[in-house]
Amino acid sequence: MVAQNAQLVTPVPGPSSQALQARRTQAVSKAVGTVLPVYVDEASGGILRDVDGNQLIDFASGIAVTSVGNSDPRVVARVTEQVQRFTHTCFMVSAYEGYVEVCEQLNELTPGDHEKRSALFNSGAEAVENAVKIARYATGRQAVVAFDHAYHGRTNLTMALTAKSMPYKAGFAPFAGEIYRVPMAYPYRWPTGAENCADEAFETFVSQVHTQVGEERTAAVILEPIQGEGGFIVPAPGFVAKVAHWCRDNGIVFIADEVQTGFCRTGDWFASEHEQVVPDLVTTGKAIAGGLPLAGVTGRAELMDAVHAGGLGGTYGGNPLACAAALGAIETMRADDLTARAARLGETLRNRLTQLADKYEVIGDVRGRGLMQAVELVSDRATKTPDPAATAAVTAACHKAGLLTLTCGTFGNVFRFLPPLVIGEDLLDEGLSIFENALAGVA
Ligand code: PLZ
Repeated sequence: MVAQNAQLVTPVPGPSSQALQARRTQAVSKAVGTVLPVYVDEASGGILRDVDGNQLIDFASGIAVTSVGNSDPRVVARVTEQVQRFTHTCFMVSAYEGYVEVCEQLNELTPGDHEKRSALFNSGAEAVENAVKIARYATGRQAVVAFDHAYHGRTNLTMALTAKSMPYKAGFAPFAGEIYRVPMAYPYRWPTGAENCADEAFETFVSQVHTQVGEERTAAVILEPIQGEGGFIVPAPGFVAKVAHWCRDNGIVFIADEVQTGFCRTGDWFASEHEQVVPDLVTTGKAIAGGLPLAGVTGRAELMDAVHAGGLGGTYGGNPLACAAALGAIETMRADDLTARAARLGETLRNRLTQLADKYEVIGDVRGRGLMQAVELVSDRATKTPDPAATAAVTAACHKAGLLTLTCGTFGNVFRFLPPLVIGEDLLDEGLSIFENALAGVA
């Protein structure tokens, strides 16, 4: 366990990290980026210790993965026990209990009390691809509708679903066909004002699907209940529920991509719950397994069971170590009531960000739920002109001061907060002070 205090003993990155970075450039493809090239030695709770002995505050959680903290003791115990018994059989070759138990947990925890089934995969993108395969198979339809600012992955089909060109899509065409894009109910940037956003965005959605796609050709609508990479955009209240109901009325599968929002992050087990939305299919990943690669699709039994036997699968999907990790992570989420903790710490975070917005003009918007919050930085509040340069400068200052943070957003101007849900309140506070100093330096 790494002590839960921040401390810098060298500049960031320090000499040992720099030496590894030099080795890396000779060995690792340049195409794989790294936000902050410190090399991690050990991590737990809200602290990452690097190879130079610096202890950084973690406001990233490996992009919303280590919600239960890094190397959570229950995850470690379950994985250690499992790795000594067996490491792999391939669930399609011979089965094991862990896979079944994770699916039982997913069926119980995801929204709705209807009969459900689940299937397990390796990554969020793979889960999304499989959700689309299931929806197409079950409906016999082909078209899939996705939203502006959406992020669903980097594989061919999920690149097509993802909205942003650079860095995700540029140079990688051709993309999968039968994907259609519609506007997102983005309150801060809705042309006629946030108060009109939900209704107008819903009308536009219905009209565009009707005129440009055709309801009877549409297999699925896929939506992140809070958009992640696209800018932590919380859809205008009521919008997600309206879309979900409309899908139900039109025989269209409503897929909630909860890869980033799922597993307690937003103060609920799943972000869909906030508006009592019950998706037909839910994709999960990231936080599900405390850092081991695992993802899932969970949904209505009649959809999930529609596909012919052997139609879905993969060598590693639901690997026994990843399943053991998931059972440990879920146990911690239940035992430590991490939904309540995310909601409570989220309020602290939100209050602090709102105060900062009163003080610093550069903050155009504060938004999010639970411990998934962000500020959108603008160079002019009246025109809402995105300020990616200020966002990069604040980020660099945070990194230098030992706070690991991430940005996001279609315009690169959103500063996001994704600490582990188990982070200590003192660390959260300390991190926010670093952020404020960075902001003050730039503003
Ligand atoms: N759906 C909603 O947020 C992954 C991507 C980081 P994988 N988000 C982080 C990057 O730059 O690659 C994500 C997501 C939502 C799907 C995915 C894809 O999940 O596990 O990265 O495949």
